[in-house]
Amino acid sequence: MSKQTITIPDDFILGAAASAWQTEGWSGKKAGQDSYLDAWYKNDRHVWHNGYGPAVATDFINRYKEDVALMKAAGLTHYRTSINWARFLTDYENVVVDEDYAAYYDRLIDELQAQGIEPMLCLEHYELPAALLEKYDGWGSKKVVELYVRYAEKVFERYASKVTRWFTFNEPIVVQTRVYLDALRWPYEQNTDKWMQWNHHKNLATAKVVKLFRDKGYSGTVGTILNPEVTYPRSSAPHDVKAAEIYDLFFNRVFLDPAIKGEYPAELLALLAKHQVRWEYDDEELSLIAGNRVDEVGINLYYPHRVKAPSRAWNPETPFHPAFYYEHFDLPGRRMNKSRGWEIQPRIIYDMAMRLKNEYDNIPWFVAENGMGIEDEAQFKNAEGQIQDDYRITFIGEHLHQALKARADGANCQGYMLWAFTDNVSPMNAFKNRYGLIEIDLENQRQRRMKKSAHWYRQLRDTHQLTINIDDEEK
Ligand code: BGP
Repeated sequence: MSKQTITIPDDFILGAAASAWQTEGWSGKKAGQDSYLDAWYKNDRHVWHNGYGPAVATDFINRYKEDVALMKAAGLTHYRTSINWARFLTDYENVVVDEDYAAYYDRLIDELQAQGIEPMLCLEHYELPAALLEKYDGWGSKKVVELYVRYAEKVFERYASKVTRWFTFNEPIVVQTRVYLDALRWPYEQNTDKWMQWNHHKNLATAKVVKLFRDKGYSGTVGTILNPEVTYPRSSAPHDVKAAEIYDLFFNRVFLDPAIKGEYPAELLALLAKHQVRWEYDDEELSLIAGNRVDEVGINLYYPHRVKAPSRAWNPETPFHPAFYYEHFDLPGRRMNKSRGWEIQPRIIYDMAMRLKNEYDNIPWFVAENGMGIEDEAQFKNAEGQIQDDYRITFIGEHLHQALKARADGANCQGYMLWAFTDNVSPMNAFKNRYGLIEIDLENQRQRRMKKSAHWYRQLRDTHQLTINIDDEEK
């Protein structure tokens, strides 16, 4: 091991992320304003860890001033969150703005900017209105694409003069994969046709919102936040490599390619046809996608994905699942975050960066989420009650190092954002795994306390120097 100090460029984002539904809570929410997450929580509360969910979350909607002060104390340059579509409107069909909720966003944006923190806003972090899921089957419907674009139009009218960095979605693949492919989340329906239809409509919605933003002449950028899983084959044998390539098509390229290259990979279309996955699209939609590519991408990266060729047969009576072509593979001897069950491999950042550089026109991008969820963090408190999260400092340092190394090697990496600013609510896991720089103490009225990592993050911002231990082989 040796110590190395790396300079962080002045314009490099050192931020943190969150979302509306995972922090705000339901305070002030009106009847009929449930999001998909709210409906899931109401319908299926027992799967949410210890019963916590979006109802109170971190009560950010009432405590944002206190939290923005903490963001400043932790040295954030940028803060990314979402606007909750389900709450921004009181009537989704006639796009009637909820003035109370909209005014809260005005205050939040103003407060962030007053404290020198740039807001980055995402239009959908799973907050599809539950009413549109019920009435139209959510993103399965072209009507919902249209209503989303009209919602975006209202948001831009209101805030595009103040906020210049916009994102259409956070992890647009997640909800339909968990619901319609894996049937792991409410309403638990394995339906591969719907899965692909949701993918396509979200790609189409991104293109339409990019077009809208440009047609209206707003200054700023529109991107999308994706979670491609950096996928390594077990071996270089052709069957393992093929498994990884197919995994990449179904879970990564299905969003990366339309957003950045303006088209679906031909190999993906061929596989969907081969397995009779039915989804509706036409030439006009494809040309909209081709003509309206995003300005930048945020990339959420947590852990590597490893696959091998499958050794078991698929049940032909259930709908087609891409796992027909791969199986997950656990690398013996891997480093683990045991709380989350995820392998730790900082190199995913560098490998993704090189892929964006070489295969995706070196588009501007940044790490939009990366972080470490740890259970029972209270056990790491010192005598003063501060969580000594040295493991998080090491984790961030190693991943940030890979981002800086990639930038030095020509990647167009604009920055690093931690998931998350405070501890917050995750789908199902709720507050089980703590991700924040700031502790939320559920036993004491959600009191906020800076963890050791928050002070360390501040010092990164102040000094623009990252000092880490580097393995000799890594240098
Ligand atoms: C990302 C999501 C975040 C957050 C994070 C941690 O995929 O974009 O919203 O939930 O994962 O997730 P978890 O708490 O399940 O580990």
